[in-house]
Amino acid sequence: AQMEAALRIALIEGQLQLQYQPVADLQQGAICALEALVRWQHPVMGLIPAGRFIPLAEAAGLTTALGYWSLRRAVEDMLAWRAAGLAPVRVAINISPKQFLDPALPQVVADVLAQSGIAPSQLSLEITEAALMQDPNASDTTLAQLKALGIGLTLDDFGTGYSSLNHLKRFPLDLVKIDCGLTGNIVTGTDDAALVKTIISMAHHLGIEVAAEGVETEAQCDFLRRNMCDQIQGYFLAKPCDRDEVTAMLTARH
Ligand code: G
Ligand code: G
Ligand code: MN
Ligand code: NA
Repeated sequence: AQMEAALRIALIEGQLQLQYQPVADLQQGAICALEALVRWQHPVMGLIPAGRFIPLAEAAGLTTALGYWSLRRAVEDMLAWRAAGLAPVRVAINISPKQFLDPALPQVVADVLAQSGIAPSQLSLEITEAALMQDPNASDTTLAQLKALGIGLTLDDFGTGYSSLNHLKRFPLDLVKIDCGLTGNIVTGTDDAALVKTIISMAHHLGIEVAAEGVETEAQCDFLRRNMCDQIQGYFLAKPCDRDEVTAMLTARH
């Protein structure tokens, strides 16, 4: 409860910050997207990664507010990169299960796009299967509304928990992200290698691109390229970066 109060204060007092982890196109080798990851700059404990406070924020009903904060901050940063003359790069925002149930979500995204003038194709939302399966019929409606805005829809953390290839067919996705846990085993476990190949093949049949998360080694990267994975993300490519580091990276890309 103390942590919860502190998190409310963090939201109000500007103790949150965003980092961005680059995603690269595997065939061309260029950065094609950035995943926004929230961090809490705690006055005493220092920089706390999302994994350590998002579950608590979700239980306390704070992730919806936090999620909208991340969306707005990411769009501000995108405008700053645009003002600096950098070529646009797509930014991916994580949506928590509770935020996904917010009926206002599509309208908020529409308003943010309209106010900023950011092209819808430059924004994507990352949603987990757990979020989609809370209320599958409501998810169909929300996803259709989001899709109509022209933004990207990504299925996050695929290959964990109750993953189903059926979900790739049911929902209007354009990208599926293979979870770190699965990527970690592709060059050591034959079952996981086969599973990843199947996911890539099935997704491509359905017109969905595939990104692998948590890529840490060249061997994993080679496996994924050989097996036609579209994108990679992970420490092998780059760790999450501050806004200024992203500016430097995008400038160097010119
Ligand atoms: O960066 P880190 O490994 O700590 O992230 C852990 C988890 O936190 C990831 O599952 C990621 O999806 C989630 N996360 C990071 N930033 C945000 C955010 O802005 N909103 C929500 N809802 N989840 C986030
Ligand atoms: O659940 P989600 O996919 O949104 O979480 C992404 C998280 O994965 C980020 O918090 C990031 O810190 C973490 N991450 C990024 N790259 C790697 C990696 O190469 N290995 C591992 N183990 N985790 C990573
Ligand atoms: Mn994610
Ligand atoms: Na993920």
